[in-house]
Amino acid sequence: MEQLLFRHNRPGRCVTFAEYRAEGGFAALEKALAGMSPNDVQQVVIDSGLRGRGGAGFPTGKKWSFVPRDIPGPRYLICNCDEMEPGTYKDRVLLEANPYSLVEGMTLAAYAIGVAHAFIFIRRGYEEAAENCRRAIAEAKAAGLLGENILGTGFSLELDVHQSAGRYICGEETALMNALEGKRANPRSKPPFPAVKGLWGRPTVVNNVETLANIPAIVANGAAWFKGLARIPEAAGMKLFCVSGHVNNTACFELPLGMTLGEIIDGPCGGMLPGREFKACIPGGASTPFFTKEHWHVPMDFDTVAKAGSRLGTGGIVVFDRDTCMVAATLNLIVFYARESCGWCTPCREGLPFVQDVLARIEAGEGREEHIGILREHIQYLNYSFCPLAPGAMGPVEGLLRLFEGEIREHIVLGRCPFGGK
Ligand code: L3W
Repeated sequence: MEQLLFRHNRPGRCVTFAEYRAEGGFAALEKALAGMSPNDVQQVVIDSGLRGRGGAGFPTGKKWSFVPRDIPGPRYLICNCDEMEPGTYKDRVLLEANPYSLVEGMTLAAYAIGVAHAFIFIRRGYEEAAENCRRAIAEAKAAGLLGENILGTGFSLELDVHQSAGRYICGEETALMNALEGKRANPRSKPPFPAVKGLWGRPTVVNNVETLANIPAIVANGAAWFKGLARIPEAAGMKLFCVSGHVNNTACFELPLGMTLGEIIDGPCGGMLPGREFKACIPGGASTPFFTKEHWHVPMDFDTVAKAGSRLGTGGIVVFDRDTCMVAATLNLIVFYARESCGWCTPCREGLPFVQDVLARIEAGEGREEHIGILREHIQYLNYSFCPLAPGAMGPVEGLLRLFEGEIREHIVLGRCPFGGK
């Protein structure tokens, strides 16, 4: 199967700068700086159909196009590597194997947007990935591919690595910018969107690691080639799917967008563990509503997954077998989100611990019929929060109520967990 981001990977170690260069690395940057205008680079990204790989799937080139070019003063580019969504580890795998596609992609993006200073915001704990980025930046600078007067063209880019103090909310783009400014990582209201008013009040583009790492191949091979990598005409490109749970191969795979859920589980994942039967999965990171066997044939792409009632999100698939208690699985996720709420707005700060308490009671066999209605109401209430953390946290709760209401009721009627609390 064709590999794009994993093309340069070496087993058990990071690719070297020399190897990346020898395999065509930085050729896209040379091509762009030799013969493409910033607008040409932006246009090929728009035409490619690349959508943000950090969870929201927003069209990347369109986001870049929102940046005003006619006002004087600096603009910024930030790579969001605050990967902390439960079930999501694709950016770590990518950067531990190859930081160069990101550095090249950021340089191309900065050229397109007119940025002179960019940042890689990376979560604490990703020490190896951060070290790889620092080394790649130093090597690219030494080779004249980054820093002052890149390839003698007059275009310059300063690229810094910032290691976050580490909280889930720092991955929300406006909280991230506050953290980078040295403030408490509370989200800001949107609009204004960062593209217009972002870091230090200046126009700022925030893109995910995987999104930016795709840019060199798009510039090198063109929009039509990138689109053609997907399995279905509505989608474009490849996607990193990081899989965990009750399958034989739990790893991060680079696969064409549009492969069905069943093809991914039975193919690269090697099927379910011996003796286990598929019950459900989280399709795209912990904030996405569950899929069940009825979704087995859904093509894994942003629009098709959304039409089927969930979100592709980050591509973090967590697989559950028949013996999994879906109340316990949902409770486990809510515990994470309740702990990670920044406390800035009331619905999130108060609502998530309350939802956690209700789920814990149901799981402990102390649930009452009215708890089902209370959970349903809270899906609405938590939509009134300041940022997407709480609505995202309620994604699995919404899926639980829609797909497993019978299982919740069984807990209530039996007065215990029918799965023995697994
Ligand atoms: C300018 C407009 N820019 C939208 C930009 C906006 C942002 C992007 C997407 O949340 C989701 C969340 C999590 N002018 C614009 C505009 N933009 N309209 O487009 O915006 P949005 O609001 O759709 O999403 P978001 O606020 O970025 C991200 C979900 O991702 N998620 C979270 C993953 C978390 C991690 C982690 O580990 N930290 O990966 C996973 O699914 O629930 O819904 O850039 O500025 N008119």
